[in-house]
Formats: sequence, structure tokens, C-alpha cells
Amino acid sequence: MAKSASRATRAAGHVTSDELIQFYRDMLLIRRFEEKAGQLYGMGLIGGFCHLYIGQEAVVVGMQAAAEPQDSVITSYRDHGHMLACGMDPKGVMAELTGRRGGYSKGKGGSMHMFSREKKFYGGHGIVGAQVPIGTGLGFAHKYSEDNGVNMAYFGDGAVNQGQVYESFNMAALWKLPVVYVIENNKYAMGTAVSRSAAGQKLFERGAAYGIPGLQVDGMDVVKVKEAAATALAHARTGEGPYILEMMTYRYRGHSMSDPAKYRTKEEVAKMRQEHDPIDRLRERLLAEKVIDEVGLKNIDREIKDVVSVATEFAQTSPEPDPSELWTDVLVEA
Ligand SMILES: Cc1ncc(C[n+]2csc(CCOP(=O)(O)OP(=O)(O)O)c2C)c(N)n1
Ligand SMILES: [Mg+2]
Repeated sequence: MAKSASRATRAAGHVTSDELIQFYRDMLLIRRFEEKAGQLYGMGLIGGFCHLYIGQEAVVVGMQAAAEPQDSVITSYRDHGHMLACGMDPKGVMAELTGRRGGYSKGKGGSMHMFSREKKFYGGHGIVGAQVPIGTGLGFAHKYSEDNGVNMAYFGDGAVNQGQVYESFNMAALWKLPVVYVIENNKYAMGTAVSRSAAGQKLFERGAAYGIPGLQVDGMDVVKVKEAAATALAHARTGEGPYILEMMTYRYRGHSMSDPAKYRTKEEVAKMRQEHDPIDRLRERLLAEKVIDEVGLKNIDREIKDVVSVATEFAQTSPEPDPSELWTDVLVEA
């Protein structure tokens, strides 16, 4: 099949000024949304588990920038950023966090259990690594139905030593399934540093035994992520089989809202924020290259703030689920 012009441009990793501005907008939406979710959690308006993605925004925004509409996404419990980057409505995501009827799972799922078939977002999985074989199955479905789609299966450095990951790699390589495995290496799995859990630090080489190519990527640089994503997606889409991208990234917050993060120093976090923040870095680039000025950036900031305010208002005013909902969409006998 001939490559379309847009795909050829994507494969070359070219980014336009408009795209750079869109990256800024998309990353800022995730950052502000997550900050607000953290506040609502602190106020007791969000219950249960809540894992924030703050710091890692460039990964999912860069990946989605290279993706096609038919591509699917699956990830772990650190999932709000993926939902927003897939185009899910911030109102529905926030209302699910607050357990309201207007949420994506009618307020009955919460942070880790949201899905959108329309946006091809398949969760939200609380069991570490569980999404890897499911994502591989989604890759099989793309191939079987010949929809020219690719699944992007995201997982953490803490999942990468599981057996099911390698069973998935084997099957995906054997059947040349269109799957891009995105390892979000944020250096920690709860309180365990990757240096203490993973033999050999090159996680992108973990597919070598199966002939799966891999790349290590600066996951704090949205443009580099997009370039790598274009390479990996083109490989999978053209029938060459799976690809592994190891995104070197960092989460600023604790593992979940209840983590005091005593396993790392405040200086380590501060250094990352000051020197590698994906949003600040892009902001500096936009200004240096005169893609936009301070006033333009302020307008975007305001626009995003408004979107998050509307979502927050909705998440607090949407009614709670009706008690009759206790018996619907659940897998127990009433
Ligand atoms: C099978 C399983 N084992 C243990 C846990 C508890 N647990 C939840 S998150 C987590 C750490 C995973 O870290 P990583 O894969 O690096 O993802 P990150 O939280 O850094 O995004 C663990 C051990 C779980 N949810 N599922
Ligand atoms: Mg991790």
C-alpha cells in the first residue's frame, strides 16, 4: 500500500509549529487535570486509589501524535493522562473519579476502571502487567479484522520482569502482531528502584531473544517521543511485527496518593522538575523559536484552566449513582 503524505511526514518525524503548540496544550491539560484530581482527593471528594501521571505527560502525548485514529491504547492504573490523550472527555473522567453518574463507568469504576470503545481506550488495569497480554490480543484483533490499526500497550518498569510479558512478546513476534510495547520507565515501582528490580538496565533490549527491535527514548521530550513513535508504529503497521519503546521518564508525585515517597530524596525530584520538565522544556523552545509569545501561552493556560474548571464543576454536581445500579454491570449474582 502506498504511504500517504501525512504518514511519510510522520515517519520523518517532522513537527510543525501548530503541532508543537498542540503538544503544549495536550500536556498542560493532563498536568492541570491531574493537579486538580490531587486536590479533590485531598478534600475527600475522590475515594479509593488514585495514581497521578504528573511528570510523564510527554510520553502519551508524543505517542498519540504519531498514532492513527484506528489505533488502540491499553495501560495500567496510572491512566488519566492516556484517557485525555485519546480524546476522552475530561468531564466524564473527572466525574468517574468522584464516583458520579456522569462518569465513564457511571461512577462505579473509579480511577482504574474507565474505558471508551469509541476512543479505542481499553483501560485502566490495576493488576500489574495484566494489560500486556490483553494489548497483544488487541493487536491480534487489529490484524484479524484488517483495520490497519496498531495497539499501543503501556506498562511500567515494575511489570517488565513478569512472565506474561515474555509470553506476549513471543506470540506477538511469532504472529507479527501490530503491537507497540511502551515501557514507561519512571525509575520506580512503588518504592523499588529499577536498579534493584531489573537485571540489566536496558529494558528496550528485552525483546532481543524474539527478534523484536527496541529503542530507548528521552520520554521527557515530546518531540523525541513522537519521532520514536512514528518509527515504531510504521514498523508494526506495515506487517513487520511488534516494537519496544523504553521511555525514560519520571513521576513527580508518590506512587499513589497515599505514598509519602521516602525511598527517594527531595533533591532528586527537584532536579528532575527543574532540568527535565517536559512542559517547561517545550515552553522554552516555543518562546526561543518564536512559535508563540507569552501572551499566546497565557491564553492557552487560561483555556486549559477553563476546561478543567468545567470538568471539576461537572464532577461535583453530577448525581451519585442510583442505588438500583448496585446490581447492573457487575459480575455477581444478585
Ligand atoms: C500482580 C500485581 N502485583 C503487585 C501489585 C501491587 N502493585 C501495584 S503498582 C505496583 C508497582 C508497579 O510499578 P511500575 O510497573 O513501574 O508502574 P508505575 O507505578 O511506576 O507506573 C505494584 C507492585 C499489583 N497491583 N499487581
Ligand atoms: Mg515505574
